[in-house]
Amino acid sequence: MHGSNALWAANTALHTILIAALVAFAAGRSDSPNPTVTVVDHSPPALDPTDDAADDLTIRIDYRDGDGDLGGGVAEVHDCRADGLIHTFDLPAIASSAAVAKGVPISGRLDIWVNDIDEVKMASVAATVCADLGIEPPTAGQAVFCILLVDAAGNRGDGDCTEPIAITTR
Ligand SMILES: [Ca+2]
Ligand SMILES: [Ca+2]
Repeated sequence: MHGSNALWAANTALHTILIAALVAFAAGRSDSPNPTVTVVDHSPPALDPTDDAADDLTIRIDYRDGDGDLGGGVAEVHDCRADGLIHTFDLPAIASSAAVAKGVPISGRLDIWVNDIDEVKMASVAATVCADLGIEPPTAGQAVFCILLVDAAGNRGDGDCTEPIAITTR
């Protein structure tokens, strides 16, 4: 996929990998230029930070952008256990340049892979972005992740969060 090398390079330090846009299609109606996200699912159901084979999270999201320029923007994955635990990575091109020029609405599905999730010192309150989305203060033994999308023009839409994901150790 075009741009994937940059994607890998940008995220090496954070061990975060975005897997390609699976589906993108014209949404058929115009709406906000701010890209919105809905978390569809995640896997696996529990993570073990002490096991490199069991500490990688896949979050499946549906996105919508009313004017088509989400590609070339970024996705932010906020680990709600403390402020500043943000995995950020570049989004690949999604709509064609002609469609972006015309502002055609798009929606589709993405899988986001957040690899090598560590145990962290939990804050007494959820990360600010998470708290703003209604997430409760961190609880031992679980983690919540919130996703925000920012399009190529810098428009930022409402985020959405996973359910609490169990953090277990062997
Ligand atoms: Ca947009
Ligand atoms: Ca791993």
